[in-house]
Amino acid sequence: MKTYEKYLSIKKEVKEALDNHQPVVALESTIISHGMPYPQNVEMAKKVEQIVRDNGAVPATIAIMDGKIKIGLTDEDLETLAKSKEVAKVSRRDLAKVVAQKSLGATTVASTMICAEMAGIKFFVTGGIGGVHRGYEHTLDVSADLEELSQTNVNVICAGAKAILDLPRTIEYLETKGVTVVGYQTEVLPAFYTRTSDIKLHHKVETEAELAQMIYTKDQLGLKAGVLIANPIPKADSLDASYINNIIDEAIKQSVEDHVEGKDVTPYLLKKIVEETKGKSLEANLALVYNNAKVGAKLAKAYYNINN
Ligand code: PSU
Ligand code: MN
Repeated sequence: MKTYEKYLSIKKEVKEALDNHQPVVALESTIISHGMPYPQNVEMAKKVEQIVRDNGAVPATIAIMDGKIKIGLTDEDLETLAKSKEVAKVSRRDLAKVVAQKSLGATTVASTMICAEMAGIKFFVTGGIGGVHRGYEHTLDVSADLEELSQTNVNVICAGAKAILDLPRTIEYLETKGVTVVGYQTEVLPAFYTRTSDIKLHHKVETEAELAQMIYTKDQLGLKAGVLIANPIPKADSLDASYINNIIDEAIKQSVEDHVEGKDVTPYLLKKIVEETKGKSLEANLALVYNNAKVGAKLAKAYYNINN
């Protein structure tokens, strides 16, 4: 038995699926607590689980509660995370403290990857990852998500990265760290609210089966890292690039004026953007998460078809 197992509390349904080599998809909880307003956040959390189910996998939302790393939450847990003002944003550096103190914590991309790997989950669906922040030359603000992708064996499905980040440098960083970034039916990095950017990717797949084969081979080769899958927001839900980029630029300016730093930067910008777009960015955010859930569940299924 691994020493961390006593800290894991795995929901029965998830445990059974894992034991039977059936597809499981992890979901993060910072997107609920710090990424969206209430009550849309809890509606999203429930709906995304349903979409994972509808596409043939078992969902496992991850959070820290009562000194345990919970793998798979109840609707009541989701409600608590969505409503509470006391929930900590937990990245790698915060994980041990929040577990030890038995406080309530929501996991970011980095810590969700860590916890998913402990539980034996290989696929993880989210909206957007953290990255190299604009102005990093002054702040050195680089999300721990990038480092995690380079060392933890969990494959992450996202809609690219937001233009709140420095996208070219985010991709450079991932390249340096040896992280495979794959465009799902796209040759360029999607920029979250929009389907494209001017950053060309080196790998593109058309199907989940092709992607599953690539990940299976990575595992067989013993390469330890997450593959980052970039799935563009559906056309019908995407926002006009110049419209949203102006709003993002303005939000970043405000964050500098307000001296926002560290872990507060991303939640601050997300909130500002929702306000300034009068909820349009939130609608887009919901749509892309649902779209990622579909691809993630199908990918997990395709992967286990190779194995079984
Ligand atoms: N991007 C989003 N929504 C989010 C986040 C990022 O569009 O909710 C969250 C994720 O949990 C991600 C974290 O892992 O923010 C990154 O925070 P930071 O930049 O402080 O590493
Ligand atoms: Mn940061």
